Amino acid sequence: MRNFTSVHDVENLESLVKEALELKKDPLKYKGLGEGKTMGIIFLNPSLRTRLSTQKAAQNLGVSPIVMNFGSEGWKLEFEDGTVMDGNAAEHIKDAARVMGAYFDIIGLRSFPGLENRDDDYQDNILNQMIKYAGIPVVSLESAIRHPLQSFADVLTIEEHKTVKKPKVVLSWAPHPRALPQAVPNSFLEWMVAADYDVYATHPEGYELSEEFTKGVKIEYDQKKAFEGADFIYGKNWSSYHNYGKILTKDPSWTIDAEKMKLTNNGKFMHCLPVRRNVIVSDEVIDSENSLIIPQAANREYSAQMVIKKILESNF
Ligand code: AN0
Ligand code: CP
Repeated sequence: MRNFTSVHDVENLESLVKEALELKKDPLKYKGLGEGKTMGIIFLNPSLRTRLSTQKAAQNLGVSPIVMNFGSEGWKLEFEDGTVMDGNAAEHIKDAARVMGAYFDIIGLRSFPGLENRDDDYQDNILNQMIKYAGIPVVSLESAIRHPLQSFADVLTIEEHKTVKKPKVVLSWAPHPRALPQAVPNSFLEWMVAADYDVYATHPEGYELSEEFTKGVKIEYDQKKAFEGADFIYGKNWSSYHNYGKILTKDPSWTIDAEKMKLTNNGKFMHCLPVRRNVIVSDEVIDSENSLIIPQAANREYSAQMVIKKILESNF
């Protein structure tokens, strides 16, 4: 594996999942593998889980992590090619990426979309420029359009908790006061289909995701109908893709509550976090025995570790 930006970088998902669950049993087994290697973990946006789990994952493999929060500590970056940089941006991504490529062996990058220009965001320009100019392997820590380490952790969590071979997995839109990216739902659907689950998405009209990410996904506009017989409910808000970056509704009737969970097949509740309680999901559901939010977050360490291990094994 050279870079890790989506499920398409995974050769064989089934064996990667098996290997990751093995790794989880003995995380320090390959402590010598990354000795002398350094990973730059670069954030253009906030994070709790990704920041901490990626550092831990690197350390488990003997890799030294160096974290930089560009949003608050770095020079303001320019991403457009050929611009006269007489505005706010002090440094071009081309130069910043090449400098980081000189210091590190691997780079992890978090970059959110602007949610203003869909074409720009969907080209995943920031991540792709980092790959182009850094010259070393790059791991996406959530880009404008995908969050592959989260989705990989989600597959691990489902594998650990499923009771049938091909569970019914439902991605449910839920309300939120602010406009959020489509990265988590896009990526989640891509990985769920690759894992060969029975995959549904439910959302109000106008919240259809890009067709690139909904191949093999059944769309059900009636949330309650979608919940019927579900083994896993994955709650998440996203802003509109078609009316790009807009909030079309904050309808509280889409909040995931215990009443709706009763329609499922003793379904488990999942969310990538951070979550707005009693907006996305009721306290009762998120604090119930069927809530997987903590195991999911815990598995972020092993999805990251598995990916860093693959990169170390194939590049150095
Ligand atoms: C981000 C999102 O929805 O993409 C990060 C989730 C991991 N969430 C928020 O900004 C609240
Ligand atoms: N789930 C997730 O990526 O969380 P953070 O944004 O806190 O890293």
